[in-house]
Amino acid sequence: MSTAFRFPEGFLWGSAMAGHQVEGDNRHSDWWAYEQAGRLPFRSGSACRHLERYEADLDLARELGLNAHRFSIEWARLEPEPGQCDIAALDHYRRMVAAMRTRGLEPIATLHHFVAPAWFTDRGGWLAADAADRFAAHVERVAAALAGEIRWWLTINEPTVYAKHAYVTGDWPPCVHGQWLASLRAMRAMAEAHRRAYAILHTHRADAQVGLAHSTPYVVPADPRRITDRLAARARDYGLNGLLFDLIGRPARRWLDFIGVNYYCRTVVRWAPRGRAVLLGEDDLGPRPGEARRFSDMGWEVWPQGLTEVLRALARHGLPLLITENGIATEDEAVRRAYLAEHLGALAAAVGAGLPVVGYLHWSLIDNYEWALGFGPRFGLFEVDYATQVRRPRATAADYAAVVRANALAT
Ligand code: IFM
Repeated sequence: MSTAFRFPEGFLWGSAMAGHQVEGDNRHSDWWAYEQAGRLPFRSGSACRHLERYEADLDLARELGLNAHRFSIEWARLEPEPGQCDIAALDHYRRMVAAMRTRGLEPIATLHHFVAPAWFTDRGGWLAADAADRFAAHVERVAAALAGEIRWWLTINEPTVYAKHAYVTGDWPPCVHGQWLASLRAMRAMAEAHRRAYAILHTHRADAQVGLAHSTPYVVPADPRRITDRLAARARDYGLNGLLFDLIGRPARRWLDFIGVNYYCRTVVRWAPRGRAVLLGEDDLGPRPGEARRFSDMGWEVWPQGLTEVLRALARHGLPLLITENGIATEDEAVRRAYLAEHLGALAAAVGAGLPVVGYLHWSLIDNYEWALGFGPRFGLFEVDYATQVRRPRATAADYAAVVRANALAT
């Protein structure tokens, strides 16, 4: 006989998306400028036309029975030129938030999700001396207009991931290669910007819940018996998971009301002699002979237990944990269904063990523009036909809805 694990009352069940990946025509943004200039391999174009289709898309979330939705407020739309405020864009987001409320969806707003106004990046982006001031002005404008309607905020999405792609691998704007120091400076500026945003949001709304979305892979040594692999993994774990908290400032609860956890995969680290790879080790990608390891279409290793472990490690900060992203890029629906079932199992294990998890947001509601990989990877609970803009539910959507409606997982 099967039993069920019940999640706490009020648990947030939602979906997550980001403006540039779905809205379309984000013309004043740095990404758009780089796409048009041919400095990025794929153009976002009209994407999923979510800008005009948001009500129908939010209907999909409601039909699944979700009670929360994460979205981003695009800075480039609100401030197309320095100091200028586009009131129509602000009104658009106000209407979008109202549309969430009428559908019973708690809005969870991200203020920076990899994309900035083109002018910000032209003026040095996160390396400019006044970067945090510029971001603070954006936050001030948004908070003054919307803090009454939005309680949950994510200041910045995945600063470590952004800093790596922008300044090390160079495949995202400003497309700088191999500049480790610059990536650290960008992260430090984003940490300062976060602190400024934290204070501003609390000034406008005393009960605001302010966090940031941190990419948190589960990092392990390739061979736990080898001290070199263990050291390499520890260094990588610090760079990916720990450093950000030091940059923001400890204790974390001084600057965060909760931690947003973006969890996708395990990262296996092998010691790399001769300094070939980043932070003392290299990622051991792909199965070795005799190993049955599973990977997504992104090349990320599927490792559900890692979610429980990552949550356990983050719980040491003494803050509520909100899973702000979890999902898989795959064309194989059986693989997606298994991924969701196993990760919800890992989530239930974490909640059952008393870890302070307050919600789970699936990435993503609909297929979208996956940055430098274009429209290839498919993360959606709903498939998007980009030629017709028709959305079709995937089988995983029904699985997720069943758990959400029961607020329980059959075990
Ligand atoms: O699509 C991205 C998202 O923008 C940030 N987190 C990871 C997702 C999948 O790559």
